[in-house]
Amino acid sequence: MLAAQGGEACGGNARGVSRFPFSTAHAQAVGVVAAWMEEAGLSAGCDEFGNLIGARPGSGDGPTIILGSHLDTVPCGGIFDGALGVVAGVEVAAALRESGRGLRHALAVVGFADEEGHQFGVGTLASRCVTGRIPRERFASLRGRDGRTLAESRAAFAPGLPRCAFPERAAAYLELHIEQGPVLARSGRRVAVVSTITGIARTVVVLEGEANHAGTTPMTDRRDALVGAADLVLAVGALARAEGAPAVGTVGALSVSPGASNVVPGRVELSIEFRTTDGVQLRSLCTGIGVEAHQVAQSRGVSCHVGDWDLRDPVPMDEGVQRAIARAIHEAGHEPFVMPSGAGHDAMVLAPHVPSGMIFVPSAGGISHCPREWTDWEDAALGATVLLRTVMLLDEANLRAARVLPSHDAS
Ligand code: HGY
Ligand code: MN
Ligand code: MN
Repeated sequence: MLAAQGGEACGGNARGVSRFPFSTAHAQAVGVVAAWMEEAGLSAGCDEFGNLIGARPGSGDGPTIILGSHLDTVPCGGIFDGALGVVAGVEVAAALRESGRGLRHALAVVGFADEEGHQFGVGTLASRCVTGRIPRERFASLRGRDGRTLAESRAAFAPGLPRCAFPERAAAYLELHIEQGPVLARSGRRVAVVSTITGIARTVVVLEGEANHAGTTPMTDRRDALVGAADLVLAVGALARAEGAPAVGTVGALSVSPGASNVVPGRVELSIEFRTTDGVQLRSLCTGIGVEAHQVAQSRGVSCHVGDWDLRDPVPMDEGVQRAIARAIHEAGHEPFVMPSGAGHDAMVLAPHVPSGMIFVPSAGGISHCPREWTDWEDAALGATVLLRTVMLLDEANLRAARVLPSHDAS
């Protein structure tokens, strides 16, 4: 796998992968996968957003069947999240080439540059740029953790590949991905069809109190932003638990200032993220934490500003594509198990534009987004086999062409 690109020590003796978009590690990974693409008979290039695209024409003039996932990772992530779907797509192309099996439809394999959103704070950024969901005007204002804007990062990214265009019209989008949760591992199942991708609502909350001397400020006189933040962290979990599964709530990032042991925290910034496959429930959670924030402000004597929500509704996968995946799973000798995805994926961005589907394989122990992320190679191979068979089933169908690119980008 691509662990070498971005591999680093991640606490203790764990080695994780930190492959951020437009980084050296990203460029190296693009180079490695592009070589594999060429060997598999795909012409490799990068589009204007740093997405790696390997393409081959079909025998007919049918629109493109797109296989893909993302090449970026979370900090100290695992080696399967994203990379598996890209590498499996290349394997599908290689298998088709070796068997001499042509396709009526064109085939493209995509390694999206930025799905995790760690660099610029916007999840599925690259696929949202492709589909026009991120207006070009934002490219110069979206600033990454490395201080560069998206426009600057794109301009500086030179992985040594020809420039190419994302397929303008597509017949289907398929993504093989690890489940990243415990369902398959606990049930002993080895492969699944994804029915719906969870809705996700994210925001940043800023609490402002008063920095003061930790030794001389009486407890009754404090306006401690971190104590308020602690109330809010507990409220996020309580709200999600009150809604019940599959609702989840997470505070994954929190920064304290001034951040000294002898200073009462004056300011805290924290991320809040809710997820559920029920759009109404998702909005109720956002409203609920707004009420909690107001109460924290009152009780702790701090200001508590909840930022605008980046809210994305749950996205159902295409019924026809789900049926093709289920048939491919059955032909591979397994029971077609259907389940929702608690993780977000690029398929949720492509699905409103082109019939999309996802195939899941198990995550050992349900663990992901950390160095211990693991999927047995036999399961990874089974997923790739199902992906290949699904492509062949879709290729036999007369799939209509759907526009992926916004009309202003279309050639
Ligand atoms: O956060 C997610 O669900 C995905 O792994 N980016
Ligand atoms: Mn992923
Ligand atoms: Mn991920």
